[in-house]
Amino acid sequence: MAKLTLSLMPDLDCMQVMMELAGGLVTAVAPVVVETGGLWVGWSGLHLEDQNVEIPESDPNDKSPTAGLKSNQVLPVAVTKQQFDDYYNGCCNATFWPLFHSMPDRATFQADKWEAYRQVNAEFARLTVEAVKRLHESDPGSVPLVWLHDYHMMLAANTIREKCDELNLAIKMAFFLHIPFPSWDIVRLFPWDDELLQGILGCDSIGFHVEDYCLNFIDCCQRRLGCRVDRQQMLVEHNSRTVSINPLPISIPYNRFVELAEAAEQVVKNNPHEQMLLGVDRLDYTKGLVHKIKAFETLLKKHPELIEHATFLQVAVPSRTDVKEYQELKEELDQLIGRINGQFSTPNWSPIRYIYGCVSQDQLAAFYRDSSVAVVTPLRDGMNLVAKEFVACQVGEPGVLLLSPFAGAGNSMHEALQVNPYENNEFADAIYRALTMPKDERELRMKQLRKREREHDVNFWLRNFLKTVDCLIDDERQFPPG
Ligand code: GDG
Repeated sequence: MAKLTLSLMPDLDCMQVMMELAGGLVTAVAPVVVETGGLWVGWSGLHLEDQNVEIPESDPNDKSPTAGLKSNQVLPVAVTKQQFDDYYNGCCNATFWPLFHSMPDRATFQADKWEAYRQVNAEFARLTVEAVKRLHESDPGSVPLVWLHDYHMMLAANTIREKCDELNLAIKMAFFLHIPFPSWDIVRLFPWDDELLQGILGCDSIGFHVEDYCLNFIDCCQRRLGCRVDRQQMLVEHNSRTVSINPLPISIPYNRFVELAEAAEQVVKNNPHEQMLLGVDRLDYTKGLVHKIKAFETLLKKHPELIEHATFLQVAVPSRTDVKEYQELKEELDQLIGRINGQFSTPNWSPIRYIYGCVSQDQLAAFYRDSSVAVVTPLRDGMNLVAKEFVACQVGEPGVLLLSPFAGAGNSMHEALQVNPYENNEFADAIYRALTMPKDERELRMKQLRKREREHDVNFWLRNFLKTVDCLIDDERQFPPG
């Protein structure tokens, strides 16, 4: 197997959560990096100004994304604080995050932030080439695989390719996007869309969660760059190279969640008949938190018999807390929840239990297991792992997954109850239907959901990804001649 060089830029919002999210990924990917003697290029958390601070040696109990890797297998990237802010807050989170979630009104387009994005990607590329050099020195015949992750790293590929060509170092390159890839109508709003598309096309194999995102990307390449494309085989020709586009729905370490759910303590309820509705989201405008809490309010108005019997437990993980938009969202949610609790609470019960923070993964597994309904209703979401984790943790009485069709997960989790989060009344009715669903129907739906997620776990995702890279060598997928 090819030595793996992984370029990863973990989201910095809530390190604990991102480590676990990366944790799922890392459980699958890190052993490959370790076994193949690969290298990991990642953000160190330090700025250039802090370079005299020593990077700690890896600790055996460390749960970080790079756990299991020896310190000489990790190449930390460091840039100046200003450069980093412009790149991370100014471009990644203020431009690509809203734009790729098809919310262009929230996106800002600034040339200096885009320039910072170019520079930081160039620095990642420089270090990745260093990593490739080292891998070639240790094993001259090998063809290392460089795997770039997410919207933080869309411009690194061509720089890496050019430099490696100059140095005569053979490599393969792949990219995986964790968020949606939007339609051409949205992408064309970005003033440097051609550079962006060419940046991604620098890789040999490109993965998105679902087929729709792949087709959007192919469409953009054809319309903006005039590339020759094959939608059937999902191929794009660029600079005389054939690039393969692959739907690769990410998943979770399923068995780990089953084990956690089987071992977790019981969640304390107000009374034995209380039904718990659960939401677990980063506090982000794409996750539709306000919509779901308003739908619960409508439910309580329509069905007052649920008072003291149905409680909404919402875990909202702090995210991008230094950004005004996120602060305003928190404010809005605080007020909304306060108002609903004020209106419907009784001496012994409040309709909404609200945790603003991170809970432990054991605690999360208990919440998943003991909830009657998981309300996973983003306005837009690349995949959504919470839907999958909930299903994995259903080891007792089966609950119901209420899922938005605007999450990538909605493409495959057919047995979930689907609801459009934008329509308040319909949303409230769907929650009611979930709370009152007969046991045999719940069992049937959950059995199918669990079977699919068990078979298609994060290791399955990784194997499929590695297959797409092997296909590059086998040349199975080709444009027809002419
Ligand atoms: C991006 C894409 C795509 C949440 N609260 C707590 C906690 N979590 C963990 C969950 C889950 C993860 O965070 C959240 O993952 P999601 O997939 O729901 O969402 P994003 O953070 O937006 O992730 C998304 C994903 O990348 C993977 O490609 O699915 O579409 O946006 O694992 O369990 N973990 C703990 N305490 C919490 O309070 N311990």
